[in-house]
Formats: sequence, C-alpha cells, structure tokens
Amino acid sequence: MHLTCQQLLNKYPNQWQAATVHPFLAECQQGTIQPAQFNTWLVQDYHFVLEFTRFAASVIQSAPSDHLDILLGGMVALKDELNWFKAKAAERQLNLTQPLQPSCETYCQFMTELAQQPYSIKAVGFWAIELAYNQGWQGHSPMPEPYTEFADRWGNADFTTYVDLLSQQADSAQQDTDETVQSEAETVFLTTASLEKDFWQMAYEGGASDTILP
Ligand code: HMH
Repeated sequence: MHLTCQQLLNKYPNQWQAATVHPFLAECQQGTIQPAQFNTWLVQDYHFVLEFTRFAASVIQSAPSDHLDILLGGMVALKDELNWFKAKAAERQLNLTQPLQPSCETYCQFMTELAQQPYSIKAVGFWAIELAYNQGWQGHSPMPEPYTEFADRWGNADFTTYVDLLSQQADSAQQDTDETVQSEAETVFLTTASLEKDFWQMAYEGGASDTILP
C-alpha cells in the first residue's frame, strides 16, 4: 500500500484547514484587510517565491524524465510570478529589500533542507506548497479589488489542474519507496501545513509594527 496525496489530506483535515483558512484571507475577501498587513504578506511572499524557485530547480534536478514537462511549465510560471511580484511592489511603493521575518526565514530554511531529500519526498512537499495556495486563495474567492488578481493567480482553474498533475507525479514517485521514506513524506506534509499557517499569521500581524511613534 503506497502513500497518496489524497490520503494525506484525508488523514489530516484539521491541519490542512489551518493551512488554508485564515482571517488574513477572509479579510482580503471582505476588503477589510489593512494595507500594512497586505503589504507585509506581499514583500515576504516575494522572498518566499525566490527561495521556492530554487527549491523547484532542485525538484527538477532529481525528477524522472517523464515528470519534467509539468515541472518546467511550473518554472515558466515562476518567472512570470517573480516579475509580477516586482510590479505589484512597485505599484505600492514597497521596498523589496526588507529583511525576512522569522516565519518566512523558517519556511525558506525548510525548503533548503528539503532540497537535500530524495525526489519522492520533495515531490510531496512541492505539491503541498502549491496546493496550500491554490485552496487558500480559491476558498476565499472571489476577492474584491485590489485583491482580485491575487486570488485569481493561485485560485484559477488552470492552476488547480497543474496542482492535480503535481499530486499524480508525487503519487507515482511513492511507488518504489519504503515505509521510512513514506513517513518522512508525511512529516513534510504536516510541516508544510504548519509553516503555511504561520506565514498567514505573520502577515496578519504585519500591521502591528507599522505604528508610527511620536
Ligand atoms: C507561503 N506558500 C507560500 N507562498 C506561495 N507563493 C506559495 C505557497 C505558492 O507558490
């Protein structure tokens, strides 16, 4: 019996819910999120995506040949996404050279370490990271302006299809693995869920430090 992505979702519904349902997203949908909170998310997520791109390169590095087509499509999307982040930051006059906050730093560190793992484990992490954003933004869609394009970027139907293909590739990578490796993949899934929750919370608290002292 091999581990599947769907089994992970079935086994840990509460952890996955905490990763994909958060007041940050709910308040974007209501249009009540504060700009300082949203801007904190935007700057930190730009840094996240930079590191995620390097992680994607490591996934490609160790993937079987017949998985490359889907993964390279994802890489092309990341090129576009990084430029889009820069454009959104410029519109909001945000400084992208701000330091990483601890929750972002921890998540980036996790990806750096995950990059050293076998492909079957990386594939589960890569899928979980993308699914978290797909379900998180889609589950709070549609969003009003100026958040509409953010919800659409990760909530759109093509992205859902891409994430589903990633789950199929992650499932097929479990075929020749032993129980030890599968339990590591399970841990990677749970850690991803927890890091996603913390990332939303970091953004949600992002307004607090913006208080201007006299
Ligand atoms: C924190 N998780 C986080 N940011 C993202 N951009 C994604 C997942 C999806 O790529």
